[in-house]
Amino acid sequence: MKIKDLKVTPVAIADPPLRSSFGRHAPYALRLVIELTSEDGITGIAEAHGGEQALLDFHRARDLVIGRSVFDLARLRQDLMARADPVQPDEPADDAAMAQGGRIDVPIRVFAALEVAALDLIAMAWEVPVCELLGGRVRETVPFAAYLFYKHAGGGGAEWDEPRKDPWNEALTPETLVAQAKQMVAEYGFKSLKLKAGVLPPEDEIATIRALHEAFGPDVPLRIDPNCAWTVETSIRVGEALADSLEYLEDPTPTIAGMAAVRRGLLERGIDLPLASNMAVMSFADAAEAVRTDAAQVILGDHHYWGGLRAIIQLGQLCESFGLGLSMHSNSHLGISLMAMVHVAAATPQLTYACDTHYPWQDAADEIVASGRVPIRHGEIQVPVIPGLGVELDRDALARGKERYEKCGLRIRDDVAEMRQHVDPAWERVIPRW
Ligand code: GKR
Ligand code: MG
Repeated sequence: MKIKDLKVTPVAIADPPLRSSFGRHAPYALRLVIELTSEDGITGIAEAHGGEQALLDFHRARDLVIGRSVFDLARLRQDLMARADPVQPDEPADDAAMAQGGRIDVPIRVFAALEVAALDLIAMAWEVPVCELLGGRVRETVPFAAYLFYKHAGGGGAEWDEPRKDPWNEALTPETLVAQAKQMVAEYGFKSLKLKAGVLPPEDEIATIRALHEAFGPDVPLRIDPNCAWTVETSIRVGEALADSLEYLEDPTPTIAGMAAVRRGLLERGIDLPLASNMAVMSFADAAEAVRTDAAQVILGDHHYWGGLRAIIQLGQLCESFGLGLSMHSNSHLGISLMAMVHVAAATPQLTYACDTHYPWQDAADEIVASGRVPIRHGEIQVPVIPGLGVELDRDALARGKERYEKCGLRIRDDVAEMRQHVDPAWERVIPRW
């Protein structure tokens, strides 16, 4: 089955003013929709990080894709890697760099999306769900965690666009965060809660976790992720303060060495609280050092930048070999990425935690899959039994997403600019801040 066409469509999706240590989300998040079509007219789809540079990266891969067998994935990965620009040694490998089109893992990111689309295409041709191609399902439903954010009022989008409601309201205090959590749990049934932190001083964020613990009780696992906003000392202090209420502490401080120091500090105090990471540990290249120094006990995999769905299966095996837990990272996304996560989670026995997802923050008006918003019930998504990823494109919705991309003017994720425009003109991203 040869690939006849590669189509890449940039879309913008409304995004509320969520806060993190990166700054404030822009009114639109940018995504790419990838379509691979075979000579016999079958199309497979995938979703990737968006923006102008990412779009160019896919266009640049075009000649390596067209005419290739859809099964020739290992060689496609090699060919993309061989053509990559040399990596600059001082290039930051963190999420902000990635979100802004960081160059460091471009071939892996491009390959990841092409692989998802190729697997969807093959699965459509063979009339099996994608998870069957990945080795078969070990679960029928995939658990997700509520992703709680400090946020300003507003539902995202711009005045020229159709108005987006803000069912969540402003949430910048422990009380309003608990209200947000209750609302999200009532609507989606999530059974674990993740707090995006690194926004308010650590004492306020400790108070928020305590308030969540108080409100939901000891049976609801809690996680906190300040995206490297804390020093090693602060991370240890917060870990100590919250040891009894957290299932894990995610990326409290920058770098593998920093995480390892936090781990040692906590263990010296008799606290065996797992550290999780999607910032210090974000590729197979980081794994050896992370294991050697015990810097992370839980890896947050993400098929978009670990190298596709089969890479996440391999990551599961690696976690099993080294006794690590496995969870799943997310960025603002639509239903295609969500279903790719569901299929790979279904086929990964080592997944030990509910996956992250930003999905509740997106509006039905922006969804581009023909069946509409993917339902999350009891905090879980049903693994499809229909062919492929289980979702197809709504062409009109895709066209609207593209029009929004063209009109919104955003071409890169820049949470710092949003902070300066709306919150504090002198705001700097300081890592660690506290
Ligand atoms: O959406 O602001 C955000 C998150 O902070 C995102 O950028 C992170 O990649 O969800 C992420 C994480 O777990 O670090
Ligand atoms: Mg994280």
